[in-house]
Amino acid sequence: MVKQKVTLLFELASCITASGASAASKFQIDSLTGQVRVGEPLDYDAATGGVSYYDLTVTATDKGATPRTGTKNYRVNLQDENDNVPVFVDFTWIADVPENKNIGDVITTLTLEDDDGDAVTASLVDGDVSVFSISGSDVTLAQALDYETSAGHVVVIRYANRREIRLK
Ligand SMILES: [Ca+2]
Ligand SMILES: [Ca+2]
Ligand SMILES: [Ca+2]
Repeated sequence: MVKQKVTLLFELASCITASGASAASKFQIDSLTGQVRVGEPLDYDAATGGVSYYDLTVTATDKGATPRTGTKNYRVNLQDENDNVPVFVDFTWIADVPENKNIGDVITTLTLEDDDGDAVTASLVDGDVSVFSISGSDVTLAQALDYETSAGHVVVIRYANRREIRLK
């Protein structure tokens, strides 16, 4: 029996997200080669409306006198990338603090969010770093204050992904 070269016609019959929604334009298929390509930007992060995987159904139809169609399902799993920078939420950029605050008192609390779900750490990197310290998400007083000596202190806080803000 001589094996004949069969020409197939590929089609992307459906594309369903992990949450069950149709996402027809996320992937495209080359009808002649069956090669699947990304059709639109992908996003893994639930916080920004992303999904963890797509289920694709591909059909291949031959060109026989009575064409026959085969179906195969594929799961495309997305991998999380660190593509979101952490952000400060409801942050007091300038804190007015009475000079009689005690060492260890909380000056302000940092609320940090990251759409990748990464743990975010903050640290003091510049300015009056000896005056404050960071304990978890709290900025605390590390040194006694004296208004007559210095009416203000500036410190630079660095958090994951290396964005910097100034706390006065
Ligand atoms: Ca993303
Ligand atoms: Ca991500
Ligand atoms: Ca991140």
